[in-house]
Amino acid sequence: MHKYTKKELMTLITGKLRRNFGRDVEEATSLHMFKACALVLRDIMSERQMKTADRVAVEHLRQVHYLSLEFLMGRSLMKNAYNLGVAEPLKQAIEGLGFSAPDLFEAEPDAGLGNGGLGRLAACYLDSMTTLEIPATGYSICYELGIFKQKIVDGQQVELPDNWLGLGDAWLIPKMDETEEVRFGGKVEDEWDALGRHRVKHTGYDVVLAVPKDMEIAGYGTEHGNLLRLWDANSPTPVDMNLFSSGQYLKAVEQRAMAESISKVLYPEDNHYEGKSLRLKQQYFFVSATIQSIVRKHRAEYGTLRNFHLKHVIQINDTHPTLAIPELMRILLDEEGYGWDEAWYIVTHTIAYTNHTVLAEALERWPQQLIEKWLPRIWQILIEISNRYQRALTDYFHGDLSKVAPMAIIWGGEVRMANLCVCACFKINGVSALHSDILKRDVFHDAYARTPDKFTNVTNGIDHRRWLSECNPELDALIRDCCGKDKYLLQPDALKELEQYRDDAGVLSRLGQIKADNKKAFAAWVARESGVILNTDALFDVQVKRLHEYKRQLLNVLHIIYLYQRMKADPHFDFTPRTYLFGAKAAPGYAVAKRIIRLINSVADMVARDPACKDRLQVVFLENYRVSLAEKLMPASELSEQISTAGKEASGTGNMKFMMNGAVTIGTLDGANVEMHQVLGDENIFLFGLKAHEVAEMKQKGYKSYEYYVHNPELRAVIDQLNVGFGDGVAYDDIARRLLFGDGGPADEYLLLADFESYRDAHQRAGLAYQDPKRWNQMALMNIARSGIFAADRSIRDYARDIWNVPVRALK
Ligand code: 9GP
Repeated sequence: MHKYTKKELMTLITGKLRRNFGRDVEEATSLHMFKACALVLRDIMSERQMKTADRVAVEHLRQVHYLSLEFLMGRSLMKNAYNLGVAEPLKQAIEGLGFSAPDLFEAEPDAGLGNGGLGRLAACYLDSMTTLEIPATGYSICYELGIFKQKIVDGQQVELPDNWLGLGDAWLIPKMDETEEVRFGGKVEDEWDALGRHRVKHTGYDVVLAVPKDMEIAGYGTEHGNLLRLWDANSPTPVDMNLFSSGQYLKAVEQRAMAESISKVLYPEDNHYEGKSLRLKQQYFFVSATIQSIVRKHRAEYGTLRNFHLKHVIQINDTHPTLAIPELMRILLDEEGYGWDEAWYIVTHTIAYTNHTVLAEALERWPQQLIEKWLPRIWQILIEISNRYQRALTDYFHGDLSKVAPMAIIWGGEVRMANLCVCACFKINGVSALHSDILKRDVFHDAYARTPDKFTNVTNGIDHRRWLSECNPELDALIRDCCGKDKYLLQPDALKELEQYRDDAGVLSRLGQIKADNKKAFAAWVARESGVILNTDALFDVQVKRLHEYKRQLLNVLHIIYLYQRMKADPHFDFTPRTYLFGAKAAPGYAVAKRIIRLINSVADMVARDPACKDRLQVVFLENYRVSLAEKLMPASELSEQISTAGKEASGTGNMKFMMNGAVTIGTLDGANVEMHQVLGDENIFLFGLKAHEVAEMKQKGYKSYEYYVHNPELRAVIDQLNVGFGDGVAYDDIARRLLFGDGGPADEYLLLADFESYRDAHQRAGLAYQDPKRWNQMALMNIARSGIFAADRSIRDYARDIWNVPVRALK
């Protein structure tokens, strides 16, 4: 592998500045400089990716296609430089050209093409697939606006557009010649030619052009290169000149606007489905362009689609890309002339589905009229799939409608996407052991009984190179000293070797020092950004993730109010000083989530105003939580709040990032916390709360939150204070009512009150443990040492072996 030197990179960068921007270094702004660096790396990656593509073609390799409406990539400059092995020379080259490397890295906008866990997972998986030398392509939409920027104004969330493409497009290579046409609306009719052969005639449709903008993906320590293909929606007609000249100015522009609106904005809902027609169009747009593009290349290479399923596996990330199923059927039937059975065989041996949620409100059910109107041919195919499936189910369950009805694909005027996936995909996986069990036992119980072999588990994982080695260089240095240099970068299991140092006072104190330094560095950044001064002597207790009631940020707040009240009642109340850090975006339409953000800010202000809290209690809401903020925060975190109602969080991946950076978890036995507990043992995690089956039983029996309020005076005082407020003139009686009586729905749906006492006790244990630095550092060390199984490389090896049937890079 060629090792680029500082000098070579300086030459390449100045070349780019001159050729692409017409500037010499002296005239270049940091914007030019950033773009020039990006273009240099892009060239290197592009060369590698093309070599990989040639090898795939020559050796007829099986390929993975990862379809996801979200890829939360974050920043790329440092990441790509790191993977290409040029991080150091690039920094030196930038400095050598008179620019500050940290400032330049910091200037890059996050590519926020995702909401949270699901999108970040896809980004981590691209890295691992490439590092493990799997021929793979990611597909999504080239949203003009990524996840909104969050501002906090008067304690409340305000959303601002995130126009990332201004700088971010330096990473994208448009490939106009690979544009695909996607059809919407119109009419379909049956036709027979002179030989009596059946054809489907689709007329009167609108065309939207899908233009690929490819982002190069570099792997770590390999020449292998992959792509993330982002589809940009364009109108085929610049403006309709006929309409224009006949005076219909607005109509002429409208058509173009309709086409382009498809890739305008990422839907900002996480774990929540809304049946909007633009979202349906986004889904079909990206799926149709993707499948057409895969098929086109396959046909060019093999001349037939008969072997399609042998050469490709299509992984769909949640149900959002489910229309890939009828779209591949459509192409095989209408464009390739296959019969139904043969087409169905190919489809059902190609597509695999990952489920990421059991929340009812997140399950996609599209109104049949929408699909009928915008995708008439797809609708016909869906009816046929649904009818056939229903007949098969009726046979299998001997006409038992209580089983057939919940499994049906089209039912009550809706198309149920998860059922379609279960019917058509050759594998279905959950994302943690507990979640996969819930899928089998509960959500897809009868489907599992009928086709048990389809169901499997792949526990999520994170890119440990980004989330440990790159973002926490001091910890990386310690690991290199203790675990065989850089071995862990490709063999995350090597982190285990740290365990030998659990009683080594030198290593433990170095670990403690690293955390202390990282806390200071984070505090300095927060002070620069917002003027807030964090108390770095206190325990950094962190809950960062999307704001959702099931994630129970509110439980955390209730506990903080309890601590505050205790402190006020008893000035000698002995507890470990804490700095509580929150970061969370709420979906713009999720009113309760937005109220909880406001509540956090009200409590934060009250605590900040009260001199009694000085050096003891601090609450800070970090604005605009995002990947690049997380990269700074994870290394500084000490206690990781993973406190969802058991059974609701499919896996979580934030929990893994904290663990790898030596934060200890306070959490429920939910999602991947269960597996974390298995490897850590009771002594290295603070567990609390009801278990998933206890939650189900409690709900079954009829949960009455009010009883906890009545019987627990401390909890009662906390909830009563919600009614009164926190001294800023805002009362939170709506939240109190929601907890005690429900606000149109069940009271305290996520069982905060039931888990409160046990949560408080767990916090007490955590506080005590923190007072013993040796014990705490040992826990931190054990967390890092045993986090190797949560590396995305492990997850991708699992996918490759259990689902994709593709070889992976062998490690020496
Ligand atoms: O809520 C899950 C989260 O638990 C999981 O870690 C993540 C990646 O698998 O997916 C989230 N699900 C969604 O965002 C929507 O299904």
